Amino acid sequence: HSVLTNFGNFQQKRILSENSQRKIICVEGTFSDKEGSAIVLLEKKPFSEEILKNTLTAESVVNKEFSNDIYGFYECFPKEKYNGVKATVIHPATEKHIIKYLSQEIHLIEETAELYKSITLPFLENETFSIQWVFNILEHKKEADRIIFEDPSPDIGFILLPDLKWDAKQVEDLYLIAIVHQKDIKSLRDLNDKHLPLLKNIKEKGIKTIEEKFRLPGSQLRIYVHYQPSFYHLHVHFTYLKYDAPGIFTEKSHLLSTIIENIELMPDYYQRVTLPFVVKETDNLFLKYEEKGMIKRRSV
Ligand code: M7G
Repeated sequence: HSVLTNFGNFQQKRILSENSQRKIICVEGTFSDKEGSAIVLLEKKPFSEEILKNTLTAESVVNKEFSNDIYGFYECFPKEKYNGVKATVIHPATEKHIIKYLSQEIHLIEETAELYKSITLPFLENETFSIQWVFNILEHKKEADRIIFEDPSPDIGFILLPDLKWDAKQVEDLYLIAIVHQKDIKSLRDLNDKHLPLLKNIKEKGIKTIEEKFRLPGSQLRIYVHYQPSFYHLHVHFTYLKYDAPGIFTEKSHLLSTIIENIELMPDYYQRVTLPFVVKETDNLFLKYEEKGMIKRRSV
């Protein structure tokens, strides 16, 4: 990935999705000087103390839209530095990345242990996102300066760092991920009693670190795992409880404390239980379940 300084070479092809509530838009396109498709995600940033302080000043330009009685409506342009839009660029983007960001119909699959073995697992073995970025973090080759805490133990160790969705500027949208050093845990499905020390270690040290660094008590954190994840190397999400972080749906998120409890009650709970997960219609995994007659599209 080469570093950009502007978007002069970007040619927009289509809008993949937008969400006015999250103030986000996702565009597919190409760079005229580079091969392959690109995805650009633009997102308005939340207000921080710093932005607020620098918006309500003489340097902001304020244009009147209209006023009525005691009510005034304006458009306000804070100084350039406080007016940034967060931009995430994925290049070159694979077809699977484009599908991930494309707005489309979704379905809920009730994945039994049997279906996991016969359909999901063989699919995962051939077709998932590269997790090179995860290894780069674990080997300190990328984002090393962003690491907030590391427990280097090969069995129970992990790295805690800001998720790419968080600029680490304000706790209002705090989003960290803990990436485990163990390399053979694909997802929640693989977890059993052997992993209890690891899971408890992540919970305990993750909370302690966040309390120290960001002054947020453990009771204000949402600590969870996604199923299915996008990246099949175990990682745990830490978000601020008050923040409606993307991906906190009941059909996708499993609280770490519940996972620990379930495994304590039954060591092979996640190898036996039926796990629901959401799949997009254009995902090849959807096609696999459709072929077996497990799901149907909406009739038109
Ligand atoms: P997931 O549950 O596998 O998938 O979480 P999701 O994207 O469907 O939630 C992976 C998490 O890793 C997400 O929260 C991503 O925002 C985050 N993430 C992805 N990448 C490629 C990076 C990266 O390069 N660096 C960091 N710090 N976080 C990333």
